[in-house]
Amino acid sequence: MNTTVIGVAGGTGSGKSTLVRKLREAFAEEEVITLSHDYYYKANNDIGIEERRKLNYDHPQSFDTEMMIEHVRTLKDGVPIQRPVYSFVEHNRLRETVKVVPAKVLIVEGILIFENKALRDLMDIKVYVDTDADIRLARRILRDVQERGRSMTSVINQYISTVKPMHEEFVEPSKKYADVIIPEGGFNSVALSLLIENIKSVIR
Ligand code: UZR
Ligand code: MG
Repeated sequence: MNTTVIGVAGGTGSGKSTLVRKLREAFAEEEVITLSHDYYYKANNDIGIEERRKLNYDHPQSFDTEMMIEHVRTLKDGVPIQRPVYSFVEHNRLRETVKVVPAKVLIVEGILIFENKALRDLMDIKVYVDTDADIRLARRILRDVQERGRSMTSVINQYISTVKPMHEEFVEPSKKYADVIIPEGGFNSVALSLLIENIKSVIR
């Protein structure tokens, strides 16, 4: 089986996850698998939660990208992997792993997936979701408060101290590696259907 690797990058709250969800819906369950860069945040077992809360999670160094590259290669070779599980509440990798079996389409998703050349070179189609910063911040506040157990104050402070500067230094410049730039991600139905048709023609 040939695996087509689709990279979906873009800033926090840009609509990556929505785009990925809608892409998945266009295919049969067993045809598509997703690996989020978020799963591959490094474990930080030697420090406490208070210190973990203060780490910079928007820098390329905070991810175990080597492990992700290895997993993408293994899946392309047709071999299952055990992916790590990350908790945004604990700010740490959990003990458990999740088995992922190879599929025709592998979606690799995350804010910084275009930053690493080896990872980029494994992708057949690179998509960057481009959404205004004010919309991304608004979505980020709602999501982190509702789903990731944060206070509004902590989300805004984190945004100003690390999320925004790292976005400008690493995420935004990686847009130049994209094959396609989609405004508003999963909410852009024209771009979504073009992308789906393209993937279908590649895999069938
Ligand atoms: P998406 N992140 C956390 O807030 N805590 C963690 O323990 C690990 C990651 C955030 C990270 C980044 N940044 O902006 C975001 N900070 O998760 C990436 N600060 O996730 O692409 O879904 O927005
Ligand atoms: Mg996401």
